Amino acid sequence: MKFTLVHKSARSGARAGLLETVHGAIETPVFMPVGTLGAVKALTPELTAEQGAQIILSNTYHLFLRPGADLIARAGGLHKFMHWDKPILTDSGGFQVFSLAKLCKITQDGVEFRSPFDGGVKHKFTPELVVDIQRQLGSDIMMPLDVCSPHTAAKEKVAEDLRLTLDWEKRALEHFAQNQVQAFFGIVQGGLHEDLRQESAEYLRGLDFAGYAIGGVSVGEPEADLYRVAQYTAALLPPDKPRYLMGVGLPQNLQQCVPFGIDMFDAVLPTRLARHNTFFAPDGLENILNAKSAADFAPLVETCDCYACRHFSRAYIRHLAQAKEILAIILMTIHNIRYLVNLTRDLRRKILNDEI
Ligand code: PRF
Ligand code: ZN
Repeated sequence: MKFTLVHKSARSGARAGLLETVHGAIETPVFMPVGTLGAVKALTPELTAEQGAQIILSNTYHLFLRPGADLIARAGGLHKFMHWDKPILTDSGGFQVFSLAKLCKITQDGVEFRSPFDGGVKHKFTPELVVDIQRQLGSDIMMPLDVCSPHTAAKEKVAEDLRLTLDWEKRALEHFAQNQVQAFFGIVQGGLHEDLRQESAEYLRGLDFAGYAIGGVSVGEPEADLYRVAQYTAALLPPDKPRYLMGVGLPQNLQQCVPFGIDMFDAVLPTRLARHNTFFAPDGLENILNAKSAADFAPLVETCDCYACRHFSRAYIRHLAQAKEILAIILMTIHNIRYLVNLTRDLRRKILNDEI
């Protein structure tokens, strides 16, 4: 993987970049739609690509449990298995183990957990195993096993989680033999504490990661804390490597965080909101079931060029949603992804013109 900083704005920390992988190039800033289980919910890979998605995100934890990394390796890797030939980033599962698995137990060596499926079979993730699984999946960018502290945790606990995470990341990077095909990013943790974020960033800068993620935010803390930590942490990261803000991807978040120098975003929200009848509009989120759309023959968003907005009215999509027709979800998913793709493209153009 190769990252080129194309332009740094004269007005802010915002950057336009180019990330080159063996599955193609990605223009940054970029929003990555989430396909946790090897599918962007409600879309075929062609539809996802048609919206302008350049890279998708998938998840080690989920694919490990179902259908298993061995099966995906036998299929020829995740790209082939799911019929997606553009780049894939896989998250480590560090975040998901703690939020989804039953009875997880952290030790210095890794995390033990029981699967919520297969009758509660016991599994153990170590930093090394998580690298091996992602190698089997064949993702373009892999992430290390980390501990994402709850935002309510006491500082001593956040510090303890951080030290363990840093040790795991070092072990993972040593286990990951540098190669031309897959890239490995580090994850900065440290909760809402600037001194811990600094310790984390400094330590990870000393290790040769291909890019740096900011984890541990957007976990329920006030929005002001998210922005403060993202801005503070982004400024601590090497300028010549991509920066990825994990699990953050509402339109206003992208607009706020791109000027901090964040290059990559992902979030389940655009696809999840669509499944809850909610779509992005210039004034914020709107629900298609609202009575005001009942006889509104205008599109979801007048200025949007997506397939849904070019061909269908609010009244029609509302009717579909009320009748629980799957097409309502497909159309709103298309719209929400396209909306973020258009937003990031517009931000990139503004960066190149020093407008933001
Ligand atoms: N760590 C990992 N994945 C994540 C997060 C994290 O902290 C977050 C936090 N917003 C989302 N996804 N590995
Ligand atoms: Zn649209």
